[in-house]
Amino acid sequence: MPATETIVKPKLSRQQYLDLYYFMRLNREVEDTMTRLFRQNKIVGGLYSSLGQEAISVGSAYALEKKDWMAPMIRNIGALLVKGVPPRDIFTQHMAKYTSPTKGKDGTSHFGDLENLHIVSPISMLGDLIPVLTGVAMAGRYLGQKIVAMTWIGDGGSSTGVFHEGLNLAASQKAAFVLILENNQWAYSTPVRRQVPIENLADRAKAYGISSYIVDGNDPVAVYATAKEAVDRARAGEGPILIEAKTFRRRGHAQHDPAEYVPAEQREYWEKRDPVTLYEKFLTAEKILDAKVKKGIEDKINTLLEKDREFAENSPMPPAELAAQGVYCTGDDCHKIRPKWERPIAEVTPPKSSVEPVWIVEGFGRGKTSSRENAPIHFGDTQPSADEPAAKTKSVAKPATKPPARKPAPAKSAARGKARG
Ligand SMILES: Cc1ncc(C[n+]2csc(CCOP(=O)(O)OP(=O)(O)O)c2C)c(N)n1
Ligand SMILES: [Mg+2]
Repeated sequence: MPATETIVKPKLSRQQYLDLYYFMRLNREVEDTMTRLFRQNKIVGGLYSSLGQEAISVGSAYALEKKDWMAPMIRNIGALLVKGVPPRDIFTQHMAKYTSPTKGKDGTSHFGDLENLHIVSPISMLGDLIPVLTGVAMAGRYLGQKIVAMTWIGDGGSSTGVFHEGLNLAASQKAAFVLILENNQWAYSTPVRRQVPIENLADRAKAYGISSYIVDGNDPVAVYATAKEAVDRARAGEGPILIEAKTFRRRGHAQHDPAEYVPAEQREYWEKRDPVTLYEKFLTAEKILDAKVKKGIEDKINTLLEKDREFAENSPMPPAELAAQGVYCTGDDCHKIRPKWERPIAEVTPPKSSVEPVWIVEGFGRGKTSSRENAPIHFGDTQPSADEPAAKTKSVAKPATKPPARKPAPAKSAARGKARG
């Protein structure tokens, strides 16, 4: 059974170190800007924070190649930025502006880009992206693309059924899929120890016979190096890999949650381990970052965010008359991706594909011990047999000496009548 691994941090190039720093700072500044916009009542819907978790989003997405695919969760704005989404898309999206990727139809980071950046839009149902991204990885293999698919999940989300079903599917298909499990100690107000009876969530991988890693989620270099190794291994055909990144959710679940349930000592412990502060110290000690380089990066971020925030604020809300447009996929006006039908489309779509919901189990539910009040529960089922009067109350009858005569119900009419009842 594969053991959980940790890696020795490699040496990166100066540019790589600085890229990680830039994106972590950008991630934080984008979210700080949105917090101010939220307080000015300019954000539509909820606002989630990844404060203190930036090293995970940035470090893991930085390990992907341009052709690779990902699906971020709500706390992965850093991953969107690394993959190439401009801050203006994130601002307009959160403000439900007409200029946003969803034209104001959805909020938070619920948008994707299938054509260019290979980003599958997040969905709220925790865990559901795992089988979806497994499918993306499998499709990539059928098409000979050598791509890797990545998504993220929380400690809470790792307890959903679909997490396990998805990981099992990925493992049995040997999909080139990397799952980053962000253990930030809390799922809303539930501490991880109250919902998972194991110490390391990476151990969940053992159930599926796949490799796993544990990494310090507040160290961008460690996260990047671990994710890179996992991505390389997945691409080489070793199957899916689970990475548990240990961290802490520094804010409440969303803006509305003051998170007063978090013990002060726990907060204090993690506040001292702020990933940006720690990384700055490291870069300074390594002589990669000095006041001048830092100022250059800050100026670049400020200029970009100022421009993009203004663009978002000055953008119009969507016209009311378009409210119903683009809500349901109608084919051509929605996307250009075409399904490849192996069978004639008419054969697999209604009305041809429809079948009568009839299930006939002869004699089901009319044995002598049946009360006939609860059973039959299935349509197409029993009629009282000719030799037995219908029992009104539950009774235990003597064993039958000969099987009762069977007279199947007229299937279709019974089906229709009961299916609607
Ligand atoms: C299947 C499912 N159950 C419940 C929810 C409601 N919900 C949204 S976020 C959340 C907490 C998630 O905690 P965790 O997975 O640890 O992620 P974190 O918020 O800590 O990043 C819950 C319960 C949901 N979206 N989907
Ligand atoms: Mg959590």
